[in-house]
Formats: sequence, structure tokens, C-alpha cells
Amino acid sequence: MLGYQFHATVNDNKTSYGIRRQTGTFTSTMNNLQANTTYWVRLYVKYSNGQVEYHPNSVSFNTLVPASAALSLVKVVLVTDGGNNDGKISPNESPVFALTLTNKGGTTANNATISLSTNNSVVSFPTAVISIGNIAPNTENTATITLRIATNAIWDTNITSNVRMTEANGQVWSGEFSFKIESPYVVPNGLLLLYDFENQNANDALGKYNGAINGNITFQTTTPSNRGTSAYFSNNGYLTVAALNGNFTEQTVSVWLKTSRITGGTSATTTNRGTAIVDGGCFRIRFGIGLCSDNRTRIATGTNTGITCSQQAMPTAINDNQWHLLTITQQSTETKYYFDGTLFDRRNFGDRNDCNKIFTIGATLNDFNTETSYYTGNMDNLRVYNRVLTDSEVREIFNAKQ
Ligand SMILES: [Ca+2]
Ligand SMILES: [Ca+2]
Repeated sequence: MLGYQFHATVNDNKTSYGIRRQTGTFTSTMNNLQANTTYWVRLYVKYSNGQVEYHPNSVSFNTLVPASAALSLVKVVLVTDGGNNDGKISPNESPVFALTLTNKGGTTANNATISLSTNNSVVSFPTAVISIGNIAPNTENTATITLRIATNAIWDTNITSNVRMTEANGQVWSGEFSFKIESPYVVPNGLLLLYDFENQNANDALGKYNGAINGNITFQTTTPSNRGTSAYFSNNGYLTVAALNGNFTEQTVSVWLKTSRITGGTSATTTNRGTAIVDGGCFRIRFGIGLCSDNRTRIATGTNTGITCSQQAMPTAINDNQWHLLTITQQSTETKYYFDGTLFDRRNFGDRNDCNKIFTIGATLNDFNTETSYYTGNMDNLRVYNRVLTDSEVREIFNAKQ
């Protein structure tokens, strides 16, 4: 509804005009006009005998669209990932975004609100509508909005979030922004399981291959990254992962260890046979460490070789009670050995572990020449992949202390 004024100049004071008798310049107001509509006005003369004489010309005009607010989304900032604070948005996190709106219109946007929707149901919004208040012309207001990423969200998923901006009068504007759901872990491709022991149990951090604790496993705050917890194996404690079957053509096992004692085998015939890290589960990798007579630490793999002193010597003794990363990859018959992210040996083994034997962490369960070889020490971030990692990927895990 608009009010317009028109002006006219009249040089005859003997007549009455459409509105009233008048000479000179006068102004009349026309109310209740519709916006963006064409009107015309025309003067007429009404004589005392009732005769009306219209001016031959009318004047037309088009009413304007009234000034309004015009909101747009001009900036989106990730305030926090609402999780591990690594700057990446991952499953089971609640990221907070700051959304800045600007008003390029002619009037204040009153009681503006924001609501969001996305193209993927793994994203939800704990607060459906966020108030952003009044936004004066050519000014900005910022509101923070929290999203919730479902635990079962898939890594490397691109999310487009639609932003609906609404003024109290019902006027709606829209915008959008995008982000990616990423793995919270480095080198996620092909990662089958990850035991990071952050929940102080034998659950897989990826939620797929939860294990069981057998015997004495406790949890301690020493870790490679100095954050979180690790598992401490002692007194013949070990883990089993019943569901995992490693019958793949390629494998990688990566694990952080901190130990001062790497003799643990209980063979009746051999001392210092070393301890086991992983075994069974139909993997080609049987993975143990042993302390040998020359006091160097060695890694053993294969089916029936046991953890003897005849195999791959690591460049540095591992039993220094410091965190070290051991990584073994296997492709066809070639096995590669990495110590603290650096390749130090490669050998050929063609055997595969017994596929009927449960995947075991921290023990061999009477399979290495009938010895049990329990591990003693801390363990963190045990990773199993169904592919061979590259040298640079092994180093990336080491550098990330993951
Ligand atoms: Ca994160
Ligand atoms: Ca940990």
C-alpha cells in the first residue's frame, strides 16, 4: 500500500476541480496505491450546472517497488569441528559454523532467522532455526550454527548445506556452502581396523572389528602423541578379534609399541624367543619381535618360523621403553619392514597364517612352535590394511604419531 502525491497548477478560480475549488498550485494525496502498478490522473472541471469537462490529456505513472531488505550469505567459517580439533569434520563430531549475512537492501531485515538443510541425512541440526536479529541496510550480522555428523557417516562425502534466510515478514533468501566429511585418521584408504584404545576397551575405532580382552590388559595415558590412552599388556594378557579375516592378496600392519621387555616366549626348549604382536586371522603377516643374543631386536614373519633371532634386525633396539612404530607390508610373497617410518629390510615369504585361527594381538596362542610369546608393554594405534602402504604413507603415519 502506497501513498503518492501529485501536483498541478491551475489558473482558473471559477471552477471546482476534482478535489476542491482552488487556484494556484495545489497538492493532492492518493492513498492505497499498489506497488509496481500503472495509474493515471486527469484533471476535470465541474461546472455549477453539473456539466463535467475533462482535460484532454491524462498523466500516467507507474508506482515503484518499495524499498526492502535483501539478505545474502557472504561468509562461512568453521569455528570448531566439535570433536578432536584437527580442523577436519569427521563422523561423530558436531562442527560449529559462523554464518555471516549481509543486507544489501533498502530497509532493515527484521527478526531475520537462518535454517539449514543438506543433501545427506548423516548431517542433522540440533537447533533447527537460528535467530540473527535485525540487520540494517549495508550491515552484517553473524550467527553460529551447530551441525551434527552421524557416527556412520562415510569418509570423503561432500555435503552441500542450503541456507534459508527468512525475514519476519516472510521474505526468504537462500544461499549454500559445502564441506567434506573426512577421516580423522591419516592414511584412511584401505584401513580395516584401528585400535587406538581411546575408549579403554578392545573396540575398533572404526566400529567394524571389535575385539575381546583376554587376561590382563590395562589402559595408560602414555601414547605416541602424548594425547589419550594406550593399552598395556602384561601377565599374559592379549586381544582377540574374531570377525577379522585377512585373506587378502595384500596387507599392512602398523603398530606403535613401547616396551622394555621383549622376551616373553614360554617355550620349554628355547629362551628369549621374543614376543608376538599379531598372529592368525588368515593373514600372511605373522608379526613378532624378539630380543637376540646380540641384544638387537628383530622382526619375524611367516607361518612356522617363530620369533627367532634369524631374521630381520631393526636398526635400533626397540626395548628402550620409548614409543616406536613398526610397520610390515606384504604383497604376494614380498614382505617389507619399517622401523619408525623408514624401510629397513625386505624379504620373501609365501606362507599364509592358519585361516581357522582367530586374529590375535599380543600373543601367538601356542602356534609358534608351541610357545605363547605374550607381549609385555604398551601398544597404541594398531592398524590393519587390506593393501600395501607406500613408503610415504608409512612415514605419514609415523610423522602424525598415529
Ligand atoms: Ca575433527
Ligand atoms: Ca591411543
